[in-house]
Amino acid sequence: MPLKLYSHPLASFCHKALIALYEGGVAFEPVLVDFGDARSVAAFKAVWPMAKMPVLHDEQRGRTVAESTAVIEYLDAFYPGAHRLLPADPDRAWQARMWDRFYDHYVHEPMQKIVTDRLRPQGAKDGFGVDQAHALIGVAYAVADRALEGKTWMLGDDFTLADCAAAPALFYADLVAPLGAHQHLSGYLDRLMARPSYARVLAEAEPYFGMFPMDNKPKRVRSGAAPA
Ligand SMILES: N[C@@H](CCC(=O)N[C@@H](CS)C(=O)NCC(=O)O)C(=O)O
Repeated sequence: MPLKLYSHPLASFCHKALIALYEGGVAFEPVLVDFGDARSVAAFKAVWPMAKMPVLHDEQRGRTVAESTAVIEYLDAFYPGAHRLLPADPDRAWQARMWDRFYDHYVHEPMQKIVTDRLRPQGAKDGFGVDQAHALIGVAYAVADRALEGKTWMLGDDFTLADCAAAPALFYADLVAPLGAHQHLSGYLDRLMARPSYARVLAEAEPYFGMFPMDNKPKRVRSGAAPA
């Protein structure tokens, strides 16, 4: 199999790449990266010294692609599915990229900040940084909620890169910073979780959900694909 994805089923940024692979029906070999295992980490660092997943390795083309957005752009260019995740129309392509960046920077990364702070030992916590992360997520929820009014997906009818980014960002953020009264965003998360590509990713992540330090049980349980 030419494609390998260095990843972990629970890892939120890996979900972005997995959604794209499943959307396109692209065959690949998952290589499990276990950050609790020094040998696994060393092997991963040999592939990508930054040691951030996902990383895609394409044996056939001799390419190693890091960063979830670049992985999706690469798959879309060289292993496209029936419909493109990057719209051909440049005026829609920049919008897909803009919302991808939006979800990564203003929902996904602050969510990671909140989660990783919970895993820090007492005395090493960063309450100020966590408060900033909550504030940023709050503004992002309001912006996305407005943008989604009357839409199925971020750009309208077509599922794109933007939705690959939004799905794990919103799924995990909702567990530590509930979506609350943002009805358009809440309905959007329901649709993302019901989408077969993401439902499959969540089902594969489910055995690991106990490792995630969440406040709340997920409200949006779909066909058992959420933490108990
Ligand atoms: N900007 C990167 C972020 C990747 C990232 O943060 N991955 C996490 C897993 S969700 C990771 O590898 N964390 C390991 C670590 O920080 O040690 C991307 O889009 O791929």
